[in-house]
Amino acid sequence: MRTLQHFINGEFTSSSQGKTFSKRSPVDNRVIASVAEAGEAEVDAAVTAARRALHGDWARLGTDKRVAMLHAVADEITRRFDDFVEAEEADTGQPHHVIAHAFVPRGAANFKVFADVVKNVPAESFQMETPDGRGALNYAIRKPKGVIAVVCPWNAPFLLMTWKVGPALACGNTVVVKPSEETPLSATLLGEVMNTVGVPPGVYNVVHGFGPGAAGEFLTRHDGVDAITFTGETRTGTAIMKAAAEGIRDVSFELGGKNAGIVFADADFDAAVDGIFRSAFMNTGQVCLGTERVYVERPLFDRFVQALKLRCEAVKFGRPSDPGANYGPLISQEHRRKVLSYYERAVAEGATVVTGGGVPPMPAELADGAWVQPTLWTGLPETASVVREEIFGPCCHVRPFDSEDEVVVLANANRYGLSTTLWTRDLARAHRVAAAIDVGITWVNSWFLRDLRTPFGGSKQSGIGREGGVHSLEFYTDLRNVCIKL
Ligand code: NAD
Ligand code: 6OD
Repeated sequence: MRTLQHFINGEFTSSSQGKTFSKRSPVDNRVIASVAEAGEAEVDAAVTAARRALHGDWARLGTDKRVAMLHAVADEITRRFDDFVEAEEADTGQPHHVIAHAFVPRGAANFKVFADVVKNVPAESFQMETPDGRGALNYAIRKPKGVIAVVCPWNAPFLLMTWKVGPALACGNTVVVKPSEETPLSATLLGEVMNTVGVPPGVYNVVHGFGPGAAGEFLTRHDGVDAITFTGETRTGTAIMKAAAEGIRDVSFELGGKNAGIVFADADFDAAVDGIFRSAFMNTGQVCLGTERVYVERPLFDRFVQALKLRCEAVKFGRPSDPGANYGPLISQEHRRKVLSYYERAVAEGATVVTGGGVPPMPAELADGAWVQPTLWTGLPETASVVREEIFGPCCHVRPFDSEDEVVVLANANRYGLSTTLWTRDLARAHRVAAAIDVGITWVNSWFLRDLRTPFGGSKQSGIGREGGVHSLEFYTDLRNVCIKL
């Protein structure tokens, strides 16, 4: 069993009171790590280290050397690729191919892309006229915002954590990361990378622990934190926003989703089945951008539901290390209870269960894992809770539609607005529908295809702010104007 410590001021440390919690494997529920649990003292030590580091060697490095250092971090992640894959597999139980192809490579990319953005971003300038005819020159400079709290979820831990830490450090900030209590491994491992590369102590800090009344709340309430970037549930975002109000701190939020997948009758049928299957069921449905509401134009409906059903029934459950397996468990027993409660609620609300709806039979050694069957429902009204609320499991409701106008109204009738995936060969319609749907990201004939220079974030209750490329600079820097009278 592993022992995991906090990473504060460049050193791995236990909690002062020796407090720990257990991290269990999603595949068999066995304890795989004893993790130091931070109290106020550890959070305070991490924030103090981060604040001190802001003005030390890190600030003196200058942009070129900082950018080179972040490239070195990316290279070291790539060199230790197998260690990160192993850490994510142990924490999440997801299949090797998902972690090795979709998630861990993004860790290195997140450092490289933002290092390059910061190096290449031009400064804004305006010349102005003045009554004396000599004029004035304005130019903007960007300064680091300060100590950034990075509060992370468990569903793609390394991708989502580095998506925040990469731009924060590229802009010259220092960070205190609070990984999810469910996935402490990769953030800890990144501490080793920081030391190997020579990132100054205190620039990257990690404190482990829980959310409310614990490390997450201590960190977001700490008055030494200048801004908070958070990825997680909308409800948690509300609590963090209240904490940020004290001291008028800035927030960047990536929150929940209840995303629509829309398939028009002219779509490439096989590509659409494949795309919707991935968007609804990849990572056992634990992707914020994933599809939980599918709308299929009526002529295709029955055939589409049958094709999705076959895909769901073909998954092979098993450990990440099992070459014959391609499907993982949910993150925890607690999350499984939540997902299964929605499976029961769907039946109570009158759903037709096309497939799934329960727990798959598993061999004895995996029987205690957080396994659930991929599940498809039809026949529910839009008012049903499983059609309205984010479940974050491998399930979706499929409903027929008859017109473009109707499906736009259906897709928009939700408090979330994170993403949509549209399937059609009619590009004029794709442009029209994409513009009419109130979400941060629309994919046409694809899903989760990411160019890291593009704006990323949620509309409505799916988030605040946009990150990605130069957009990340809006949150991670303080933009100031200098006006010179000529
Ligand atoms: P969560 O909100 O339960 O927890 C996220 C993090 O917040 C954890 O580290 C947790 O310990 C911490 N936390 C919880 N309560 C807190 C509090 N009161 N103060 C400070 N910190 C607190 O989310 P989760 O269950 O870990 O992740 C799943 C959710 O994340 C889903 O809703 C999903 O849609 C969302 N998500 C969104 C995006 C996006 O890009 N929009 C990406 C990934 C996940
Ligand atoms: O690709 C990204 O940058 C990103 N933030 C993905 C979020 C995935 C949610 O589960």
